[in-house]
Amino acid sequence: MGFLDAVAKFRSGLARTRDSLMARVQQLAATHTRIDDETLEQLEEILLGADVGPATTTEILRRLKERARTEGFDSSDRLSELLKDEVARLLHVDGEPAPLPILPTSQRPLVIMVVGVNGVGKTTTIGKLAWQYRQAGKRVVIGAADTFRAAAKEQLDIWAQRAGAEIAGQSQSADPASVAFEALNTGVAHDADVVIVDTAGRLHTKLNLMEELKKIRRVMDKRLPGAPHEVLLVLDATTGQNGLQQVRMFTDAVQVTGLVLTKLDGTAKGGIVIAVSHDLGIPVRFIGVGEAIDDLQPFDRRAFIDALFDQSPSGGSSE
Ligand SMILES: Nc1nc2c(ncn2[C@@H]2O[C@H](COP(=O)(O)OP(=O)(O)OP(=O)(O)O)[C@@H](O)[C@H]2O)c(=O)[nH]1
Ligand SMILES: [Mg+2]
Repeated sequence: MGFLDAVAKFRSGLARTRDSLMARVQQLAATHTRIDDETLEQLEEILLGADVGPATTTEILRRLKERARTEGFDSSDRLSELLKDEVARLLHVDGEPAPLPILPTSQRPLVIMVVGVNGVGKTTTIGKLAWQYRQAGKRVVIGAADTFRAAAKEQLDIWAQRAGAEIAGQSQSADPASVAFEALNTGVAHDADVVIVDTAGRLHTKLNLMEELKKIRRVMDKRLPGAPHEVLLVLDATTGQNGLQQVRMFTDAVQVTGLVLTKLDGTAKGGIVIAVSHDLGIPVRFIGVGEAIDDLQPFDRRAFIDALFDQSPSGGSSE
């Protein structure tokens, strides 16, 4: 996929959020000539509606108010421009491009454990991620440590085949930690650059799931000290603020190092990305913008802000 295709996919994945957010902000600017309390109140509603979240919304409004005061303007002409500017500051956009955010270094194999509640898109994300590493010329082994769902292995087999990755866990062991152990063995034996381990989103009880994930982590660390090097928590962007609860639950059990937000293409509430980036202090590494293998994108803050706020002539709402 070329660079321009990637940008277009990114933009179209965020089209619903952009269209809804920008249409409402522009309408607000058109009907309110001043940035006064009432305008800010309506802006608050718009941001909350896009799932930007209460804490982050409050912070954005505070900054807008402050700028209006210190810079002495009160016209609403530049409302969308100012909003974009403040969101960019909030996300510390510094213009650096985002390559594959997690690259194998001297540690081989690099071990990535993928966690998240059921149905958020873990397995799909692993397929897409494996494909990205393959595109970068890396050798990838996938561990099918979701032994809860009967069809999980078959689903992963299909993704691995599409991506050109190897699947470990042939023994059909019912014990997730043994499968993870086996995946690391295969990764080492086959000189893989990356091992990605899938996990279940659900067990018979939630407590069991967290205990199981801890155990998987421990076993991997035993086999390869320091592994897993990354723990990616997958969140479904359409579930909104519930996602923040899930982050807390998983960070308590396994040390989450990065987030993946999936299904942004299916929601007008892409503001959740701003909320999690700002509130949680855990970096968003990737976003999912569709069901195809090339629909996972490294999270590039600058591209995200542009895609969210710019109704560019080449794209806009018709995508
Ligand atoms: N539109 C869209 N759909 C997605 C995206 N990512 C995943 N999905 C879909 O979400 C559904 C669930 O994905 P899975 O990868 O099976 O989710 P999971 O977390 O592995 O689910 P469990 O193994 O049951 O816990 C599938 O239908 C995927 O195609 C995305 O970025 N956009
Ligand atoms: Mg799965």
